Amino acid sequence: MPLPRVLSGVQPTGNLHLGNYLGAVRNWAAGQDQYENYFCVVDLHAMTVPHDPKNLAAHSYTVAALYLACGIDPHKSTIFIQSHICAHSELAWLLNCITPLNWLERMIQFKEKALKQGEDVGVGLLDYPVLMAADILLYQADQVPVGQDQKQHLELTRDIAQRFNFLFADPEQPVLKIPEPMIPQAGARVMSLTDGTSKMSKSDPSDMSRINLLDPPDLIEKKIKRCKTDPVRGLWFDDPERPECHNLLTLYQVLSGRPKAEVAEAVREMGWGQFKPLLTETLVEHLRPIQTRFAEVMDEPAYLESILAAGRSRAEAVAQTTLGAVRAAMGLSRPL
Ligand code: AQP
Repeated sequence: MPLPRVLSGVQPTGNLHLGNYLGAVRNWAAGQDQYENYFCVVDLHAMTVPHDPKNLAAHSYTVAALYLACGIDPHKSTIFIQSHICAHSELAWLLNCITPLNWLERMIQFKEKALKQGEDVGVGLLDYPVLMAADILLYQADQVPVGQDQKQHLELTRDIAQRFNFLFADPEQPVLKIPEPMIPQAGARVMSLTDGTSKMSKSDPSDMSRINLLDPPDLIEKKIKRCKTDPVRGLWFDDPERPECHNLLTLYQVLSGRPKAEVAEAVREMGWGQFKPLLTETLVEHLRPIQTRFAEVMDEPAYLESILAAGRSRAEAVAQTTLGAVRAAMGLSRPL
């Protein structure tokens, strides 16, 4: 029996943060033996918001190196850069032609990010979910491991695939596989350190709102010391009146690997002055091996390039097979 296939990616819009790690990359690494894995750096997505061409390529390499540092094993997983495979853009165009505009206008991420861009908002931002659908459907992925924020885009991917199959495929022989979301139970939505009601995000203008995977220990200590808390004595999970408390306890629980009930009991009587150093130490110790491995990978550019080249060639073969089937189903002529 072939293993179920997974596909996921992160945008190189900056350094990865704890949300990207706990919502996505850590779970990719943990599931590598159970799946056939494709993990890409989605650089074309990073262009849907204003970007600096001087550092896009470097950021893509940084994110690929972070995948390796977080435990993605190139012998078990195919790692590649999205824009190196033209089939992503081509399939996105073909899917654009069957995606109703109002499906895209409903997307929460578009509405939120468009507000920030005002009149300059580009078509690419509206079209982001179609490109994401192309990424996933090209690889005929069974499962897509993502954080909670991407659930709506995944539902759209499923709708687009179903519409495509309905319009162009024999019901007995669908061309595109309908993927399932794979959202972790804890860490699916890591919240900002400065506001427990909004998600931790690379595009938040304040660096104090997030822990980046490459933050040095003294910066982590400073961010946790200054992060938003409340004046209540005692700490507990799941209180909607205390979103920051729930978020910080969840971070500690997930990173320490201790069961939730055990953590709840241990922190019940604690104040922030006692809990924050504990969280800081857990974060620093968890990130230390990732940072060490990252430095080693970045010291050997030829190694990273060889992994990306091998990944590209494996991914390209799968992508071209799907693209060929889609082109044929839509009635395009065969390239001569
Ligand atoms: N706060 C979060 N909690 C849990 N998971 C998260 N993810 C992102 N933020 C959180 C997951 O990380 C993966 C990659 O995300 P992305 O880089 O493609 O873009 P994003 O979802 O828009 O993440 P950011 O960091 O907030 O980037 P910007 O600010 O550039 O848009 C996805 O699986 C996502 O679910």
